[in-house]
Amino acid sequence: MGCQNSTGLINDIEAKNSNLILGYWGFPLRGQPLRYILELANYPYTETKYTLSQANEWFGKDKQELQLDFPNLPYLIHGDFTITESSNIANYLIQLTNQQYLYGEGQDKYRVDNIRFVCDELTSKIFSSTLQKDEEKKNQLNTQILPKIKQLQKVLGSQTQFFKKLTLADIYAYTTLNYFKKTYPQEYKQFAFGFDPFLKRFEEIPRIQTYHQSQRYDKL
Ligand SMILES: N[C@@H](CCC(=O)N[C@@H](CS)C(=O)NCC(=O)O)C(=O)O
Repeated sequence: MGCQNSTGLINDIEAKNSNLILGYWGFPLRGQPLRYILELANYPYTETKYTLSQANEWFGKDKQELQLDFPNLPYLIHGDFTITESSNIANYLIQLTNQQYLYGEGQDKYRVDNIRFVCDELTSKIFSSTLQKDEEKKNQLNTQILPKIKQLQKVLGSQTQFFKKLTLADIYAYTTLNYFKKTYPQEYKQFAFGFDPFLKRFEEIPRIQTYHQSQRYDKL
């Protein structure tokens, strides 16, 4: 593997003409930013989508048989190269599709990642809360979800994008906020004024619009 220097690594990645396979559940959540990165680049990929009703396809079969070093969802298979961990996969895809601009520029890179990781965790918290019964669900919503949503709202302010140009912050925040809106429509209402224009701007990116209208997109 060309891991001695970055040029070698890029050459290694470019040399792969193999089909790129993304494995994840057939819903957005943690796999979704990866799909957006590929769609923004119009990069060809195929998906293995697992369903909760046939979760055994993953847990009982592919989790063992795919020979992943750290079996998990999402996973990426590119020729004989396999990795897991969603953020790791995002980094690989950005390099593969040559979309380094998505990291942001200068010190902003760290602020972009701040939003990326906060949103990744928040998506997971929203999902966990949906598995809880009424009282606990309300508790998680009030203590773990709404405070973070408010922080995001403060950072976004009256902008329709987190930074001057599109970055991973927008991709991750879109995934999280769209999920929050669909899961907690009542609670979302108080944030709609600030977040609706943000969601709309992302949805109006031509390649995102095409993707959202396609069969590839799993609606919530
Ligand atoms: N840190 C991992 C977490 C992965 C994870 O929790 N995956 C969940 C879905 S979001 C899953 O269902 N994994 C399948 C499994 O545990 O086998 C990542 O970011 O990829």
